[in-house]
Amino acid sequence: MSDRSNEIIFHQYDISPFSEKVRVVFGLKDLAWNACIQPVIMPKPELIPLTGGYRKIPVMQIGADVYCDSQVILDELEARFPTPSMYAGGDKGLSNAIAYWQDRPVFTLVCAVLGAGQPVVKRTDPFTKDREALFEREFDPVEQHAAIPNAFDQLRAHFAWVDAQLADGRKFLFGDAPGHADASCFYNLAFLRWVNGALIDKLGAVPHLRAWEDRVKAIGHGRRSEITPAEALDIAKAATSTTSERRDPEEPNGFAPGDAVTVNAEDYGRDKVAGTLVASSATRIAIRRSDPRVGDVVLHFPRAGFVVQRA
Ligand SMILES: N[C@@H](CCC(=O)N[C@@H](CS)C(=O)NCC(=O)O)C(=O)O
Repeated sequence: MSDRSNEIIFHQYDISPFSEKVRVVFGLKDLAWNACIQPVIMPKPELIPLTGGYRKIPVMQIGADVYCDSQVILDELEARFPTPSMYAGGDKGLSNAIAYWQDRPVFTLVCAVLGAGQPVVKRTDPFTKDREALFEREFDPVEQHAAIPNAFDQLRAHFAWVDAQLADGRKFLFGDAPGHADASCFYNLAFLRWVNGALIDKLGAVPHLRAWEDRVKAIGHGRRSEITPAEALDIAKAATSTTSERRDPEEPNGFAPGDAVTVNAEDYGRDKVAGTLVASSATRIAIRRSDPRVGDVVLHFPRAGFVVQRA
């Protein structure tokens, strides 16, 4: 087998909004990447051996390093492929804050309006059951339906801010070059369009937003190839992680390399992933774990929005 340990393998599915955020960044950096299609619902037998239980999409793999959550994926892409930067205006801090805003309250509102115009019925199909498990609650169709009007009001306010940012005629959110913030604000709109383009009309005229959306769309997705999950797992097994040990002297809870810890998302899909701490910082944590199918792998998670505990 040729050495493919430096290639980007992107575990995703095409209608995944958070994957769209990353695909736009592949586009703006003109990166070559391998799309590895994963199931939309559990079980995910060819993802879980790699992630140790983290089930969300997207996941990026480079050799035996595995990046869980779009926040850490974009951070790693910028570190490995700095040119062109996704922070052309130097706005790394603010861009990450904008992404967090889009990923949490705005994405939640987008999900809330998806049922607009749909019949108010209790769904028991496998997709709904899976998402109830993901969010650890039973969906109440009457309650969901009642929440839609205000969710539209809220979404309109949030996207009016994006429109206002573009009102001086700039091409992208931080100037003439597209970046992290553009990818983050774009994917929620793309998701609304995929599901039902009429939902976007509820955001009003937002003329600057519309033209900007077309510009972000034109960036494309970089250079995509396909790879099977089995090939991806074989590449992980053959590779060795390139992550070095790093102790954070300012770690508030005293976590250090060698500690047995668990890491989990704090919002939904909260499955705990257990491993041995390799490196940590204010914004990222890496843990090593082993699985018979993939051997030793190092998993990378963001700190913002994740819980780290002693195992
Ligand atoms: N905070 C995560 C959110 C990821 C997320 O919610 N992904 C959705 C798909 S876009 C998901 O995993 N849904 C459940 C599933 O695919 O099993 C990130 O930024 O990557």
